[in-house]
Amino acid sequence: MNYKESRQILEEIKKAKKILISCHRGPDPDSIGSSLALYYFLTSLDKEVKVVCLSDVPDYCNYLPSFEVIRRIDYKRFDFSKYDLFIIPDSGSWDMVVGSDSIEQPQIASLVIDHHKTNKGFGKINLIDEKTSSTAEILYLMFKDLDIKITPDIATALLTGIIGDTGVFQFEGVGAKTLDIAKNLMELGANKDEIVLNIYNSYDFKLLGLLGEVLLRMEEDKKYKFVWSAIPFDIYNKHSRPESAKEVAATMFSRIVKETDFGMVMIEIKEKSLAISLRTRTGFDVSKLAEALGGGGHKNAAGAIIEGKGYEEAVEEVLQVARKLVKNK
Ligand SMILES: [Mn+2]
Repeated sequence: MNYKESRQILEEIKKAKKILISCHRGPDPDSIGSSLALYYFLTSLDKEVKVVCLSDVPDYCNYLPSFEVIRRIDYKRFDFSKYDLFIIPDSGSWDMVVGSDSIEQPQIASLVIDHHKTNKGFGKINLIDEKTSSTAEILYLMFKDLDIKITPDIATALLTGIIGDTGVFQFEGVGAKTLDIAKNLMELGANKDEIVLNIYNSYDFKLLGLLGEVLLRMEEDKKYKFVWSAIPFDIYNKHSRPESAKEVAATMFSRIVKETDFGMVMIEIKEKSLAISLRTRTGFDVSKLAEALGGGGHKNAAGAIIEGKGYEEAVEEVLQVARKLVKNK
Protein backbone atom coordinates (compact mmCIF):
# COMPACT_ATOMS: atom_id res chain seq x y z
CA MET A 1 0.00 0.00 0.00
CA ASN A 2 1.22 3.45 -0.85
CA TYR A 3 -1.32 5.20 1.38
CA LYS A 4 -3.22 4.03 4.44
CA GLU A 5 -6.03 6.47 3.48
CA SER A 6 -6.77 4.75 0.13
CA ARG A 7 -9.26 2.19 1.54
CA GLN A 8 -11.08 4.80 3.61
CA ILE A 9 -11.41 7.01 0.55
CA LEU A 10 -12.89 4.15 -1.48
CA GLU A 11 -15.38 3.44 1.33
CA GLU A 12 -16.56 7.07 1.28
CA ILE A 13 -16.89 6.92 -2.50
CA LYS A 14 -18.90 3.68 -2.35
CA LYS A 15 -21.34 5.23 0.13
CA ALA A 16 -21.95 8.33 -1.97
CA LYS A 17 -24.41 8.73 -4.84
CA LYS A 18 -23.92 12.34 -5.83
CA ILE A 19 -20.36 13.56 -5.80
CA LEU A 20 -19.01 17.07 -6.21
CA ILE A 21 -15.41 17.66 -7.34
CA SER A 22 -13.81 21.09 -7.25
CA CYS A 23 -10.79 22.44 -9.10
CA HIS A 24 -8.88 25.21 -7.35
CA ARG A 25 -9.18 28.89 -8.25
CA GLY A 26 -7.14 29.71 -11.33
CA PRO A 27 -6.95 26.00 -12.16
CA ASP A 28 -3.74 24.57 -13.62
CA PRO A 29 -3.17 21.29 -15.48
CA ASP A 30 -2.76 19.34 -12.22
CA SER A 31 -6.03 20.69 -10.84
CA ILE A 32 -7.91 20.01 -14.10
CA GLY A 33 -6.24 16.66 -14.85
CA SER A 34 -6.74 15.33 -11.31
CA SER A 35 -10.38 16.44 -11.23
CA LEU A 36 -11.13 14.83 -14.61
CA ALA A 37 -9.25 11.60 -13.74
CA LEU A 38 -11.55 11.32 -10.71
CA TYR A 39 -14.54 12.17 -12.89
CA TYR A 40 -13.73 9.33 -15.35
CA PHE A 41 -13.29 6.88 -12.49
CA LEU A 42 -16.42 7.90 -10.58
CA THR A 43 -18.70 7.96 -13.63
CA SER A 44 -17.49 4.43 -14.46
CA LEU A 45 -18.97 3.45 -11.07
CA ASP A 46 -22.28 5.04 -12.17
CA LYS A 47 -21.99 7.87 -9.67
CA GLU A 48 -23.60 11.19 -10.45
CA VAL A 49 -20.64 13.58 -10.63
CA LYS A 50 -20.36 17.34 -11.00
CA VAL A 51 -17.03 19.10 -11.53
CA VAL A 52 -16.93 22.77 -10.59
CA CYS A 53 -14.53 25.66 -10.42
CA LEU A 54 -14.59 29.17 -9.02
CA SER A 55 -12.72 30.63 -12.02
CA ASP A 56 -12.87 30.32 -15.78
CA VAL A 57 -11.14 27.13 -16.82
CA PRO A 58 -8.29 27.74 -19.29
CA ASP A 59 -9.01 25.94 -22.54
CA TYR A 60 -5.51 24.53 -23.08
CA CYS A 61 -6.66 21.30 -21.44
CA ASN A 62 -9.60 20.87 -23.82
CA TYR A 63 -8.02 17.77 -25.41
CA LEU A 64 -9.09 15.92 -22.27
CA PRO A 65 -12.39 14.06 -22.83
CA SER A 66 -15.40 15.60 -21.07
CA PHE A 67 -13.41 18.79 -20.43
CA GLU A 68 -16.67 20.68 -20.98
CA VAL A 69 -18.30 19.16 -17.88
CA ILE A 70 -16.28 21.54 -15.67
CA ARG A 71 -18.65 24.33 -14.67
CA ARG A 72 -17.79 27.73 -13.30
CA ILE A 73 -19.87 28.39 -10.19
CA ASP A 74 -20.42 31.07 -7.61
CA TYR A 75 -19.68 29.48 -4.24
CA LYS A 76 -21.61 32.20 -2.42
CA ARG A 77 -24.81 30.90 -3.97
CA PHE A 78 -23.99 27.23 -4.43
CA ASP A 79 -26.33 24.62 -2.94
CA PHE A 80 -24.16 21.85 -1.48
CA SER A 81 -27.11 19.99 0.04
CA LYS A 82 -27.72 18.00 -3.15
CA TYR A 83 -24.38 16.22 -2.76
CA ASP A 84 -23.22 13.61 -0.29
CA LEU A 85 -19.49 13.76 -0.98
CA PHE A 86 -17.14 16.59 -1.87
CA ILE A 87 -13.75 15.67 -3.35
CA ILE A 88 -11.14 18.42 -3.37
CA PRO A 89 -7.96 17.54 -5.28
CA ASP A 90 -4.91 19.81 -5.51
CA SER A 91 -6.17 22.61 -3.23
CA GLY A 92 -3.82 23.58 -0.42
CA SER A 93 -6.51 25.36 1.58
CA TRP A 94 -10.26 25.99 1.64
CA ASP A 95 -9.53 29.50 0.44
CA MET A 96 -7.95 28.04 -2.72
CA VAL A 97 -11.28 26.30 -3.46
CA VAL A 98 -13.74 29.12 -2.87
CA GLY A 99 -11.49 32.18 -3.08
CA SER A 100 -12.43 33.55 0.32
CA ASP A 101 -12.14 32.59 3.96
CA SER A 102 -15.54 34.10 4.67
CA ILE A 103 -17.39 31.27 2.88
CA GLU A 104 -17.95 28.41 5.29
CA GLN A 105 -17.16 24.81 4.50
CA PRO A 106 -20.34 22.79 3.88
CA GLN A 107 -21.43 20.01 6.23
CA ILE A 108 -21.06 17.20 3.68
CA ALA A 109 -18.17 14.71 3.91
CA SER A 110 -15.06 15.94 2.14
CA LEU A 111 -11.94 14.27 0.81
CA VAL A 112 -8.86 16.44 0.44
CA ILE A 113 -6.22 14.88 -1.84
CA ASP A 114 -3.21 17.12 -2.25
CA HIS A 115 0.56 17.62 -2.36
CA HIS A 116 0.86 21.25 -1.21
CA LYS A 117 3.39 21.55 1.56
CA THR A 118 1.26 24.21 3.20
CA ASN A 119 -1.90 22.05 3.37
CA LYS A 120 -3.11 21.70 6.95
CA GLY A 121 -5.78 19.10 6.15
CA PHE A 122 -9.21 20.71 5.99
CA GLY A 123 -11.25 17.66 4.91
CA LYS A 124 -12.96 14.80 6.72
CA ILE A 125 -10.32 12.55 5.19
CA ASN A 126 -7.02 14.04 4.11
CA LEU A 127 -4.56 12.33 1.81
CA ILE A 128 -1.66 14.74 1.69
CA ASP A 129 1.73 13.75 0.34
CA GLU A 130 4.08 16.66 -0.14
CA LYS A 131 6.79 14.38 -1.49
CA THR A 132 5.00 13.83 -4.79
CA SER A 133 5.35 15.95 -7.91
CA SER A 134 1.64 16.51 -8.26
CA THR A 135 -1.81 15.53 -7.06
CA ALA A 136 -2.06 13.42 -10.23
CA GLU A 137 0.86 11.33 -8.96
CA ILE A 138 -0.94 10.78 -5.63
CA LEU A 139 -4.05 9.66 -7.52
CA TYR A 140 -1.96 7.22 -9.58
CA LEU A 141 -0.55 5.70 -6.36
CA MET A 142 -4.02 5.62 -4.79
CA PHE A 143 -5.57 3.94 -7.86
CA LYS A 144 -2.77 1.34 -7.69
CA ASP A 145 -3.52 0.73 -4.00
CA LEU A 146 -7.14 0.04 -4.89
CA ASP A 147 -6.48 -2.03 -8.05
CA ILE A 148 -8.45 0.46 -10.09
CA LYS A 149 -8.04 0.06 -13.84
CA ILE A 150 -6.27 3.05 -15.34
CA THR A 151 -7.97 3.63 -18.70
CA PRO A 152 -6.27 5.64 -21.48
CA ASP A 153 -8.43 8.66 -20.51
CA ILE A 154 -7.41 8.44 -16.85
CA ALA A 155 -3.78 7.96 -17.91
CA THR A 156 -3.87 11.08 -20.11
CA ALA A 157 -5.50 13.18 -17.37
CA LEU A 158 -2.93 12.04 -14.78
CA LEU A 159 0.05 12.62 -17.07
CA THR A 160 -1.37 16.09 -17.77
CA GLY A 161 -1.13 16.84 -14.05
CA ILE A 162 2.39 15.48 -13.74
CA ILE A 163 3.71 17.29 -16.81
CA GLY A 164 2.01 20.52 -15.72
CA ASP A 165 3.37 20.49 -12.17
CA THR A 166 6.91 19.45 -13.12
CA GLY A 167 7.39 21.83 -16.07
CA VAL A 168 7.84 18.74 -18.28
CA PHE A 169 9.99 17.01 -15.62
CA GLN A 170 12.35 19.98 -15.27
CA PHE A 171 11.80 21.10 -11.67
CA GLU A 172 14.33 20.26 -9.03
CA GLY A 173 13.54 17.10 -7.11
CA VAL A 174 11.59 15.46 -9.93
CA GLY A 175 13.12 12.03 -9.80
CA ALA A 176 13.06 8.46 -10.96
CA LYS A 177 9.78 7.66 -9.22
CA THR A 178 7.88 10.36 -11.11
CA LEU A 179 9.52 9.39 -14.41
CA ASP A 180 8.63 5.76 -13.78
CA ILE A 181 4.99 6.67 -13.17
CA ALA A 182 5.00 8.81 -16.33
CA LYS A 183 6.39 5.86 -18.31
CA ASN A 184 3.64 3.60 -16.93
CA LEU A 185 0.98 6.17 -17.84
CA MET A 186 2.33 6.38 -21.40
CA GLU A 187 2.18 2.61 -21.68
CA LEU A 188 -1.42 2.78 -20.46
CA GLY A 189 -2.28 5.13 -23.32
CA ALA A 190 -1.38 8.68 -22.26
CA ASN A 191 -0.23 10.82 -25.17
CA LYS A 192 2.75 12.86 -23.93
CA ASP A 193 3.19 14.78 -27.21
CA GLU A 194 -0.42 15.96 -27.25
CA ILE A 195 -0.13 17.11 -23.63
CA VAL A 196 3.10 19.08 -24.17
CA LEU A 197 1.85 20.65 -27.40
CA ASN A 198 -1.36 21.84 -25.74
CA ILE A 199 0.04 23.02 -22.42
CA TYR A 200 3.39 24.50 -23.40
CA ASN A 201 3.30 25.29 -27.11
CA SER A 202 -0.18 26.67 -27.68
CA TYR A 203 -0.23 30.18 -26.25
CA ASP A 204 -2.59 32.78 -27.56
CA PHE A 205 -0.60 35.26 -29.65
CA LYS A 206 -2.11 38.10 -27.56
CA LEU A 207 -0.31 36.78 -24.49
CA LEU A 208 3.09 37.55 -26.05
CA GLY A 209 2.58 41.31 -25.70
CA LEU A 210 2.15 40.99 -21.96
CA LEU A 211 5.08 38.57 -21.67
CA GLY A 212 7.12 41.25 -23.46
CA GLU A 213 6.12 43.78 -20.80
CA VAL A 214 7.14 41.34 -18.06
CA LEU A 215 10.58 40.94 -19.65
CA LEU A 216 11.06 44.68 -20.23
CA ARG A 217 10.24 45.44 -16.61
CA MET A 218 12.33 42.67 -15.13
CA GLU A 219 14.92 43.76 -12.59
CA GLU A 220 17.72 41.95 -10.86
CA ASP A 221 18.44 42.28 -7.16
CA LYS A 222 22.10 41.33 -7.11
CA LYS A 223 22.50 41.59 -3.38
CA TYR A 224 19.62 39.30 -2.49
CA LYS A 225 19.92 37.19 -5.65
CA PHE A 226 16.52 37.30 -7.24
CA VAL A 227 14.79 38.78 -10.26
CA TRP A 228 11.38 40.40 -10.22
CA SER A 229 8.94 42.08 -12.56
CA ALA A 230 5.76 43.96 -11.72
CA ILE A 231 2.87 44.89 -14.01
CA PRO A 232 0.31 47.53 -12.95
CA PHE A 233 -3.36 47.07 -13.74
CA ASP A 234 -3.47 49.53 -16.66
CA ILE A 235 -0.83 47.56 -18.57
CA TYR A 236 -2.47 44.23 -17.68
CA ASN A 237 -5.80 45.60 -18.82
CA LYS A 238 -4.31 46.94 -22.07
CA HIS A 239 -3.26 43.38 -22.92
CA SER A 240 -6.79 42.06 -22.25
CA ARG A 241 -6.01 40.52 -18.86
CA PRO A 242 -4.97 36.96 -19.75
CA GLU A 243 -5.57 34.91 -16.60
CA SER A 244 -2.66 32.54 -17.11
CA ALA A 245 -0.12 35.36 -17.64
CA LYS A 246 1.58 35.40 -14.28
CA GLU A 247 2.09 31.62 -14.10
CA VAL A 248 3.35 31.47 -17.68
CA ALA A 249 5.66 34.46 -17.19
CA ALA A 250 6.94 33.16 -13.86
CA THR A 251 7.66 29.70 -15.23
CA MET A 252 9.31 31.05 -18.38
CA PHE A 253 11.40 33.94 -17.09
CA SER A 254 11.78 33.99 -13.34
CA ARG A 255 14.03 30.96 -12.90
CA ILE A 256 16.48 31.36 -15.74
CA VAL A 257 18.88 34.12 -14.68
CA LYS A 258 22.32 32.99 -13.60
CA GLU A 259 23.51 33.81 -10.10
CA THR A 260 19.97 34.20 -8.80
CA ASP A 261 18.09 31.88 -6.45
CA PHE A 262 14.49 32.64 -7.38
CA GLY A 263 12.22 34.99 -9.29
CA MET A 264 8.92 36.78 -8.79
CA VAL A 265 6.28 37.98 -11.23
CA MET A 266 3.71 40.37 -9.78
CA ILE A 267 0.61 41.41 -11.67
CA GLU A 268 -2.04 43.80 -10.43
CA ILE A 269 -5.00 41.71 -11.58
CA LYS A 270 -7.54 44.27 -10.42
CA GLU A 271 -7.33 47.56 -8.57
CA LYS A 272 -5.68 46.95 -5.18
CA SER A 273 -5.11 43.27 -5.81
CA LEU A 274 -1.54 42.20 -6.56
CA ALA A 275 -1.02 38.55 -7.52
CA ILE A 276 2.47 37.18 -7.06
CA SER A 277 3.89 34.07 -8.67
CA LEU A 278 7.19 32.68 -7.37
CA ARG A 279 9.60 30.15 -8.88
CA THR A 280 12.83 28.81 -7.48
CA ARG A 281 15.99 28.40 -9.53
CA THR A 282 18.36 26.78 -7.07
CA GLY A 283 16.12 25.16 -4.50
CA PHE A 284 15.41 28.26 -2.39
CA ASP A 285 12.06 27.36 -0.78
CA VAL A 286 9.61 29.86 -2.32
CA SER A 287 6.66 28.41 -0.37
CA LYS A 288 8.14 30.10 2.73
CA LEU A 289 8.12 33.44 0.94
CA ALA A 290 4.58 32.84 -0.31
CA GLU A 291 3.48 32.05 3.25
CA ALA A 292 5.11 35.20 4.56
CA LEU A 293 3.00 37.06 1.99
CA GLY A 294 -0.20 35.28 3.09
CA GLY A 295 -0.22 32.68 0.29
CA GLY A 296 1.11 29.16 -0.11
CA GLY A 297 2.37 26.53 -2.50
CA HIS A 298 5.36 24.33 -3.08
CA LYS A 299 9.09 24.60 -2.59
CA ASN A 300 9.55 25.11 -6.35
CA ALA A 301 6.48 27.13 -7.24
CA ALA A 302 4.22 29.19 -5.01
CA GLY A 303 2.01 32.24 -5.02
CA ALA A 304 0.16 34.84 -3.01
CA ILE A 305 -2.23 37.74 -3.42
CA ILE A 306 -1.93 41.06 -1.59
CA GLU A 307 -5.25 42.79 -1.36
CA GLY A 308 -6.35 46.22 -0.25
CA LYS A 309 -3.09 48.02 -0.96
CA GLY A 310 -2.10 50.37 -3.76
CA TYR A 311 0.19 49.05 -6.48
CA GLU A 312 3.43 50.76 -5.42
CA GLU A 313 2.90 49.96 -1.76
CA ALA A 314 2.11 46.29 -2.44
CA VAL A 315 5.16 45.83 -4.71
CA GLU A 316 7.38 47.45 -2.10
CA GLU A 317 5.98 45.16 0.57
CA VAL A 318 6.74 42.06 -1.53
CA LEU A 319 10.33 43.22 -2.12
CA GLN A 320 10.87 43.98 1.54
CA VAL A 321 9.47 40.66 2.71
CA ALA A 322 11.62 38.83 0.13
CA ARG A 323 14.81 40.62 1.16
CA LYS A 324 14.13 40.06 4.83
CA LEU A 325 13.56 36.35 4.25
CA VAL A 326 16.76 35.97 2.23
CA LYS A 327 18.71 37.84 4.88
CA ASN A 328 17.45 35.59 7.69
CA LYS A 329 17.82 32.38 5.73
MN1 LIG B 1 -0.59 20.46 -8.06
